[in-house]
Amino acid sequence: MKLTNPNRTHYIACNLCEAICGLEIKLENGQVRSIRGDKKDPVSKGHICPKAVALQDIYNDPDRLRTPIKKTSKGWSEISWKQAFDEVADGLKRVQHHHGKDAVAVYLGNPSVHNLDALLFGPMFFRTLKTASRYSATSVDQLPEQLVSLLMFGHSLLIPLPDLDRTGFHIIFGANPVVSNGSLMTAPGVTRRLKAIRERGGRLVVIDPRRTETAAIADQHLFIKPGSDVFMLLAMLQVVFNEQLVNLGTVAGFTQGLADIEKLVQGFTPEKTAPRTGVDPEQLKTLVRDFCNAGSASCYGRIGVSTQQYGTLTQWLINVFNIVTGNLDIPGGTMFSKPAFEILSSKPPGKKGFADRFSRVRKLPNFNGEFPVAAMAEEITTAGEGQIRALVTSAGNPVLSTPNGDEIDTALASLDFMVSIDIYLNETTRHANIILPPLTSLERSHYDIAFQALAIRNGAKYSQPVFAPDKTQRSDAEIFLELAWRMQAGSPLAKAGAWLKKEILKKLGNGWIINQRLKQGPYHKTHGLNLKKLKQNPHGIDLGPMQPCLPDRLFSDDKTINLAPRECVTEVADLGKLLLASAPSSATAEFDLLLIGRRDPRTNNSWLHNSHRMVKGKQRCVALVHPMDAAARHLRDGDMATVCSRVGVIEIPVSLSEDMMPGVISIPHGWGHQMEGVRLEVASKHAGVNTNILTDNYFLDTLSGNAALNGVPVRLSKD
Ligand SMILES: Nc1nc2c(c(=O)[nH]1)N[C@H]1C(S)=C(S)[C@@H](COP(=O)(O)OP(=O)(O)OC[C@H]3O[C@@H](n4cnc5c(=O)[nH]c(N)nc54)[C@H](O)[C@@H]3O)O[C@H]1N2
Ligand SMILES: Nc1nc2c(c(=O)[nH]1)N[C@H]1C(S)=C(S)[C@@H](COP(=O)(O)OP(=O)(O)OC[C@H]3O[C@@H](n4cnc5c(=O)[nH]c(N)nc54)[C@H](O)[C@@H]3O)O[C@H]1N2
Ligand code: SF4
Ligand SMILES: [Mo]
Repeated sequence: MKLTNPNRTHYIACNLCEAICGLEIKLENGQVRSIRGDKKDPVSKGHICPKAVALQDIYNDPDRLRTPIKKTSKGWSEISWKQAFDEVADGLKRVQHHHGKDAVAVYLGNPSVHNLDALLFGPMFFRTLKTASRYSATSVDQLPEQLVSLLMFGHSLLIPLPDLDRTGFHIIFGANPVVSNGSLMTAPGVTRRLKAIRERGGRLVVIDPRRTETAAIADQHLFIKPGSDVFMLLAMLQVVFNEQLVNLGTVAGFTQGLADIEKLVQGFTPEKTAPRTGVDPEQLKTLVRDFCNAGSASCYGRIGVSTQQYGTLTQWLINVFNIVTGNLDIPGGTMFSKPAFEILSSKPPGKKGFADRFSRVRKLPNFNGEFPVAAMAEEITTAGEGQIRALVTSAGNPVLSTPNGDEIDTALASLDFMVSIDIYLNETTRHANIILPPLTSLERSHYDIAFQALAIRNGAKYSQPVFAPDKTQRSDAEIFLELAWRMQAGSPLAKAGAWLKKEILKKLGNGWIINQRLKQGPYHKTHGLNLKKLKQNPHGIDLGPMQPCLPDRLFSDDKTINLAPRECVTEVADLGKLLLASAPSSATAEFDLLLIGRRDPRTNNSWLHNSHRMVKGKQRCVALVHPMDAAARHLRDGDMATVCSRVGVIEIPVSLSEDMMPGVISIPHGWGHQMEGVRLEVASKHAGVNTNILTDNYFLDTLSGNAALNGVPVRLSKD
């Protein structure tokens, strides 16, 4: 594709969310004329959501940074790349020299995983820091799924995916794919795929404290009290054993721990757990029986069950439920992908990958070499050896995305040095001394390493840049390589070697790496897959449905599935005690409502709000509450209300909704752009508050330390 033709058409994959839809981008006079779904993409088949058009807004955004900026006493000033790289390296080295390696921390945000350069070249830089103080958005997201995969299957990236296109019965816990477009299941056009389950005579059931957009297209919706899914799953398993519905199916020969599970779930009957969950025992039993009779069935859970108090236990029991009903590794059940770019080639870092080390202040366990981000603020503010004094953020906005936003905001302000690799001056990056802006997605090439590996249908696609960046801009790859090179200590000879490596890698670029890995991958022999072939097929290549692959693909040393990891089993004893105490929920007299989250079709966490198209129209950042809860507090629709939790207070308009479960309040995250010093012209003019001012950095998933962003006890009142 010649980037000089001003009226060209590009076919690329959208990288905003996990669906990786194929897009057709038509240019006229060098400007984007249209962004449409690419009907010839063999997997997404023309699907697109309202966010894709925002890609051009990000590219054209006058607020988007193109050159490095430095904070001075007179405000921000543009500096050269050379000065920026030198000063960043000096700043980081200075802190490490005086306070040790761990005094420099790293926080990686969600778009890092959607960015090929960041995935390939970021680790080269981070390794040079040799710091244990590593954090990422994983611990406000999918940490439980990954931990459970590590404990059960031996690898944190061997994640079971629902075979949506063939399943006969699908249960969704705590996800709203109709709006989110699916997560930890790359399934572009997921609404169509969910509707198709019913069209072929299957069933779709949604379990959620809110009657969501996904519930609206389901056969059945069950309200559940936030944070109580673990009890429902224990009860579902109790029914499986009690009614002798156990069937390990094809995995029977290499699955351990069935008897432990049977013993464990005994006391958790549907009747006993009902006060805690709010789920009718008879409905629960029917659900289990129908699931077991469905031929093939899949149970899936996401953010609503991962970012809550029992996230890991819930994700574990979802896997167990799929396995003991004979639905793992069969078509229509939950299966594993076979990606063209293999991401499972080596074991994750650390001896065990989990709880190899503990955070300095609160002793939270690490996972895959990272600590839970809920501990980051205290690690910055608590004096002592190993205290964090400097921070590198890349593609992240923890002030709006992580619990106790006010505390993290204050902590960032106290750092000695901070650098952000980001395209915006936002709530987080305003604390940086220097911001290094990489390219936006229309200016770079892309192969989706992460989400092709999580796709419910195997595929491969290489996207080439739509626009050539300015000579003055730098890609993520260039930024990471420059920083890595400058951070290398050692002799002049070693430095010269490192310089050469950097220059070679810069020249070879990501295409070279992708080509190498495709050639080592499973479709090179069968499909002749390499980079050239992908370039010849810009719409992408379909590599077929998921295939049974166990026990070969297991990473556990003994090639078995561990149904009953010790870490999980021990925790269930505590749940038994909770049931005996018969507390109906985690709400308290002081904080009598439970807060949950919500996504909107036009948002992408915290960072698409500077596109006018994404924020125009009615205000989206409102608190949904049941009319009964509102009436009890003398609140009418549209009234401003105060919501407070143990850690913070916000003011927000309420919107009354019969779709809410009584006792629950729903507020979306990613808003609150009115902070001083933020350079987001459109976003900061739009109303909205940061719900993570309410979420509590001490309210965590008991096992993993993942943030419990759902089920947070709060109080609602009229001003
Ligand atoms: N439009 C849009 N799409 C997105 C994003 C976005 O910000 N906007 N973000 C992307 C990202 S990073 C991710 S990780 C994915 C997430 O994708 P999803 O997991 O689908 O996320 P949500 O839409 O937040 O759905 C979570 C659901 O959990 C419910 N819930 C809350 N608490 C509980 C509970 O205790 N139990 C149960 N059973 N349910 C509960 C909520 O009511 C909500 O309906 O979405 C991605 N896609
Ligand atoms: N209450 C509540 N909080 C939540 C959630 C929830 O459901 N409820 N969801 C959580 C989830 S699932 C997630 S994933 C996190 C997200 O948490 P974060 O990743 O910390 O936050 P984002 O809003 O995704 O911020 C992305 C940042 O990356 C920048 N950026 C965008 N593209 C690029 C790029 O290509 N390169 C670089 N270098 N920077 C880029 C943006 O400008 C922005 O600053 O939020 C979490 N927070
Ligand atoms: S669903 Fe996700 S990948 Fe598809 S167009 Fe929308 S934002 Fe892009
Ligand atoms: Mo996420």
